[in-house]
Amino acid sequence: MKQKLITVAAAVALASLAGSNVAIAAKKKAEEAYQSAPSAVTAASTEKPNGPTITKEEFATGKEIFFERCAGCHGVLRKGATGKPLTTDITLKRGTDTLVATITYGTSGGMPSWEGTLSEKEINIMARYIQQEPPQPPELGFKEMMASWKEFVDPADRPTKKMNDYNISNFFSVTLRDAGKVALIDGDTKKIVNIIDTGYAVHISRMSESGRYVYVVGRDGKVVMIDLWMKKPDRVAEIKPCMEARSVELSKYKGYEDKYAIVGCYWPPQYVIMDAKTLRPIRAEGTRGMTIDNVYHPEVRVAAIIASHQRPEFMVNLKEAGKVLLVDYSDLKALKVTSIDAAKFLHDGGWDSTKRYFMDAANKSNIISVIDSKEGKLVKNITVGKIPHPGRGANINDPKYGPVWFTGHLGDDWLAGIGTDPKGHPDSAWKVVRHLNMEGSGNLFVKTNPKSTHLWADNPLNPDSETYGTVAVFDTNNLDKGYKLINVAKDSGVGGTPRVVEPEYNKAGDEVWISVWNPQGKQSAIVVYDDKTLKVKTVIKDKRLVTATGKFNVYNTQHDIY
Ligand code: DHE
Repeated sequence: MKQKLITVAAAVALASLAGSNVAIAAKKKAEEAYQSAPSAVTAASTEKPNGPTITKEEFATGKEIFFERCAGCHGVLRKGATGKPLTTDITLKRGTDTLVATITYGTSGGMPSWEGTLSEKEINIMARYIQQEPPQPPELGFKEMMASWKEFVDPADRPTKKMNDYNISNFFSVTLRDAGKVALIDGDTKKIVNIIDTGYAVHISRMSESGRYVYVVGRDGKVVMIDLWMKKPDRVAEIKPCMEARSVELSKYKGYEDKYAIVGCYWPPQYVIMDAKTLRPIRAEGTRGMTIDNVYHPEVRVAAIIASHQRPEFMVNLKEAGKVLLVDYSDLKALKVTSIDAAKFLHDGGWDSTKRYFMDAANKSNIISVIDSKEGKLVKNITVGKIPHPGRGANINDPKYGPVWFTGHLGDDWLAGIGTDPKGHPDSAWKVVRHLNMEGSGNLFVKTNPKSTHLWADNPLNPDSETYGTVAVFDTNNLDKGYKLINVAKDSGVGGTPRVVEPEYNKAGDEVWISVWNPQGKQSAIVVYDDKTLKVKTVIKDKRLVTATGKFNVYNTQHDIY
C-alpha cells in the first residue's frame, strides 16, 4: 500500500497559505493541519466489499483512500472519533451529491476541504464508498502477536553490566518519522551512536525505570526494545501487538521497575501488557464499550498511557469513551481496573510537579481533566482554549501562583497555566491562572526543566511558514513580559520552510534541543540552544536525520521531568 504522510502533505499545502492574517482562518488551518497520519491498518487487510452501487475497483480505491486519509478522524469503523460518524444510516440519507459537496469544500465543524488533494473522480468515489457498509480489519490475538515477536538477543545473552563508556542517561532517542527509524544521539558529544529500524511512521519513545532500555512505538503498532548497555546500543526485541498504535509505557512503581511494558492500540481497540525484558505479551484487554454518556462505541482507541508513581498502575486514556482506566498490574491473573469518567477525546498529558495529578487533555472537548493518581478519582474538568495539546506539559514555579502546569493549544493562540498546588495555593488550584499570548495558533509542545527559568513553546502547525519555523521562549519569573521569538529554522541553516517542533532538555537542564522538520528528501536537523543565553550551541545536521520530530532524553523521560 502506498503510505503517504498526510501531515506532511498538509504541511506543504499550508505553506502556500502563508501570509494569511485572518485569525480565525489561521486557527482553523492550524487545526486542519493536525489531521491524522494514514492509518497503519492496511486497506488490503479488511474484508470484501458488500456495496451495490460501486464497482470492485472503485471500492478498492475508496478503501485505500479511506484508510490513508479518513480513518484517523472518523475511525476505522466510521463510528466517529474526532470526526463525525459516517455510518450508512447517516451517509445514505445524505446521498451522493451532498457528500460530494461536503468532501470537496469541507465543513465549518473542522473537516478540511479535499478539493485539490483528491481528484473530482476520487471525491465521487469516496462519496459512494462511504454509503457502503464499512469493511472491518482483522482482530489481533496472542497467536497473531506472537507471530511477529522477535528476540534479537535473548535476555540470557545480554550484558550483565554496561559495556560502553557512553553517558547513556544523556542519550536522546530521536524519532525519524518517515524513515521508520530512531537515531540514538549522545547528548554529551552530539554524535549519532546508532540508527535503528523501528516501525512505519515511528511515534514515541519511553524509557524503563532503570534507564537501561528504550521502547519505541510506531503507528503500525510495532514496539521495539533497545538495550543501552550493549557496546553499541541496539535492538534486542520487537513485537507488533496492534495494527495501529500511538503509546507505550513502562511500570515505574517501587518493586515493579523494568517489569512490565504496556502498549495502547488504536486498532484493534485494546491495550496489551508485556514482559518488559522480552516483550512477550502477558495480558490484553479490549476497550470497546460505553462512552461517558453511555453510548456504545465499537472503536474506543487507546491514547496516552502514563505510569503511576503512587500505585502499581498504568493510567490509560480511552479516547472516544472519555474514561481513564487505572490498570493495576500487581496481579495480572486477577486484573483490577478502576474506570474514571473524565471527558471525551482524551489524547495526551503529563504529571504536575509532584507526580500525583495527571493533567490529561481531552482535546476536542477543550478540557484538561485532572486525575488524582493517589485517590484514584477525577479532581476537576477544567475548560481551557480550543484543542489543548500539552505533550506532557510543563511545570513551572510561578512567582505569584506557585506550582503551575502549562498546556498549549492547537486551535488557539495562547498557553494556559493551571495552578496545581491545592495545599499551598488553594485559591489558584485547578484554575487557569495564566493566559500567555502566543504568535498565533498551532502550538504542539511546551517544555521547561526544574533547573531552568525558561518555558519553550513551538508553533509547528501555525499556518504561516515564517511562524511555524519559530519557538517562543518565556521567562518564568516575568511571564507578563511576553515571549522572545527565536527563528530556529533560520538558525539551522537547512533551507526550505521546515516546521520546528518539540523542545526537549538535556539531562543537566541547561540545553534545549529542537527539531527542524523538513519533508522526506530534504535535510532535517536538530538545533541545540544554550538555555541561559538562548544562543545556538550546535546544529546537528546529518543526512541520516530524515524527518526528525520527537526527541526523548533518557534521564528526563525516565524520571518524568518536564
Ligand atoms: Fe503524536 C504523543 C497521538 C500526530 C509527535 N501523540 C502522542 C500521544 C498520542 C498521540 C496519543 C501520547 C502518547 C503517550 O504519552 O503515551 N499524534 C497522535 C495522533 O493521533 C496524531 C494526531 C495523528 C496521527 O495519525 O498520528 C499525532 N504526533 C503527531 C505528529 O504529527 C507529530 C507532531 C510528529 C510525529 O513524529 O509523528 C507527533 N506525539 C508526538 C510526540 C509525542 C506525541 C513527540 C510525545 C510527546 C511527549 O512529550 O511525550
